[in-house]
Amino acid sequence: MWPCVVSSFSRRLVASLGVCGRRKCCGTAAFMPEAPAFEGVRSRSELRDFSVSDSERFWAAVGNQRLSWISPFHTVQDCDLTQGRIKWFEGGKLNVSVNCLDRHVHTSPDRVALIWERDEQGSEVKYTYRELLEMTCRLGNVLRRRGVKRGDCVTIYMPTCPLAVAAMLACARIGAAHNVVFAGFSADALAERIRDAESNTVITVNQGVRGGKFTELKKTVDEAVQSCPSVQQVLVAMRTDTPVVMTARDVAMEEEMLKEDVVCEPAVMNSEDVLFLLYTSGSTGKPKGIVHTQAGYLLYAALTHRYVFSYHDGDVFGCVADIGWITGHSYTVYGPLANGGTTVLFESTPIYPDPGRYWNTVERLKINQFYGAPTAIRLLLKYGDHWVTKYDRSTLKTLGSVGEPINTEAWEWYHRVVGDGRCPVVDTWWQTETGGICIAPRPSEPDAEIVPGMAMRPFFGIKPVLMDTEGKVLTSNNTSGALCMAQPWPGMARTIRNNHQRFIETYYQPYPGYFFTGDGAYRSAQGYYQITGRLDDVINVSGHRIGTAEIEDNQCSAVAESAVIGFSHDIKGEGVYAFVVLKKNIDIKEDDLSRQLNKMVSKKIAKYACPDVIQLANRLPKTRSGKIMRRVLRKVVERDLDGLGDLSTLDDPTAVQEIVEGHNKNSAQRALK
Ligand code: 6R9
Repeated sequence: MWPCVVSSFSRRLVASLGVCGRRKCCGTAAFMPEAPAFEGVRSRSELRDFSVSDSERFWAAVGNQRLSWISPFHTVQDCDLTQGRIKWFEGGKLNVSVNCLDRHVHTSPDRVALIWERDEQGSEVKYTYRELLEMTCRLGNVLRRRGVKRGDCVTIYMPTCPLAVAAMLACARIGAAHNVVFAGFSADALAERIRDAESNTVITVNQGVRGGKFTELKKTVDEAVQSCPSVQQVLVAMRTDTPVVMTARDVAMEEEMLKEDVVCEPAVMNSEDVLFLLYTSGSTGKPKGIVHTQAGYLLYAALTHRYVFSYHDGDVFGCVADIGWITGHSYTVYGPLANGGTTVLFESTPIYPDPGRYWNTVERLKINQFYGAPTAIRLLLKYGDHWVTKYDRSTLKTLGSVGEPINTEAWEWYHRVVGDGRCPVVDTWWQTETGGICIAPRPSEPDAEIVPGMAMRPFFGIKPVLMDTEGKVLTSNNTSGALCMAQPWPGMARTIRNNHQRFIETYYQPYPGYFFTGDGAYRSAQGYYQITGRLDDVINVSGHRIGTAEIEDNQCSAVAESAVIGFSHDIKGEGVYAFVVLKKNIDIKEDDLSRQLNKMVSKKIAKYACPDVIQLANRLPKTRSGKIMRRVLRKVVERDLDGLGDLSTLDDPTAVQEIVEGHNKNSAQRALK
């Protein structure tokens, strides 16, 4: 007992004095100031072990240290994975916007919070913490005055821009939840999300600008709200000078903001009040409104941002994800702002005005950490190295990848060309449901190896396990299985909006006592994790999840039935392959059918969900009970006819032969085009 107490005491003393005879101990204290209080922790790997074996003490210390509380929490966690019950930091009261803004305004009001990298290259605009706080407060006051209450949910349909960040934080300020919908979604998809969230207020802009093209976002909202009886008002900000028709329901947002005070009393929120909903695709047709709450989410976003990317005060963090996705929430907005960082809001595309856009931005804004998606890396590497090398990238310290597996070629190029071989590349695995990064090569010992294309190491407090098909935990290395998490962490999702039962069924029933991710993974001989892909019917197109059922739901009048699968695609990672059975006596040209289907899918969902390949079929392979055997379709498209597996349940075996022949014909035709 004694030596432990003494050493823990002396470590604390040492940490506070900042001097130490033992290099490792001092290193750990400098690495994480909370560490000296953890017994027996002398290295980063011991710190990781402690965070898992005594996760409650770990999160208590970090939670106390890194969030500003109005009143402290009394219970670190109350979680039961067998029930899907997750609660963190109960009793605690705080305001997320105060954590992201006010506390930094007190210490460094003129520090830059946001750099808005507008679509027009070279026209960036900077906002200090003071300015962002003022903007947030004015908007918070507008919302409050116009009747938005604590517990309401505001839908935000905006491009990545400072007012969108202010809108998210203004909701947090007054205790309303936000529901950001990616501004590439169609009116139908937006309407479905507004209805499910029961929003009374929508915030949008007149027009979006991306890649030099204008999109009529306000018009899309007009169309969407026609089928949303809950909506009472639409706040419209002006991204361009083009006026839009305003109805009695619409409010000129900037004009209203100018009338308001720059002070807005923050709502006192409980740790477990809802912070936001974010809709994501699952294997059935209806998107899931994933719910995240205040304290646990914010803490997890902040800690992962700090340690995975090795973010330090004064760094410029460049996450190029859209705020409509979870990556934009956690690593463009909440993580960096909670840490008092400077974060880039990237409004454009990787190839506008040319394929040097990212690296031009890195040079101009002096970005230190760059975080992007493999799909963009794969696209850019095809344009050649000169688009990268012509720009100064010497500020870069860490490169990150997210959204889908990064293949070795893309990884090597990112590392060698973009990072000049000197920046660690962190392949970060996580999900909308996990709130923040769960597996990534860093943090680790400073020079620990990084294996290309592998997420590798679990983050603090994360305990991954692999399961076999019978639901048994696989304990050995060099093995593959279903990726589950054996222990709760503060950033994990709390429920699915309006459907807690679906939450339990999707994540907690498949492997009782564990959180099931829906992904498969391989654990190497060294114990490193590599994600192998989804195990359910979710396709990952350019890092964006889309359920096969969502696409199949969109049938045009000529179609009797369809089956959609993902297939390996050079740039997008996965493409959408649709098998379509036409109704009897329908005569339609394939080009016309493809145009009709694309129109339908872009109207119902979004452009990115449109099929890349359409194959006509007379019938689909089905089981005797009528279930489409997608496994068979996948194998046909992968040209793995030996791997078709057990076909004994197939209703009519000749259907497979037809599909194979159709696929060969289709591929031959495409090769000729
Ligand atoms: C953050 C985000 C989650 C799904 C996830 C997995 C895939 C994400 C990955 C990855 C391999 C990585 N995914 N990161 N696969 N390596 N580094 O993308 O969230 O949109 O919810 O998607 O994306 O399949 O389950 P989300």
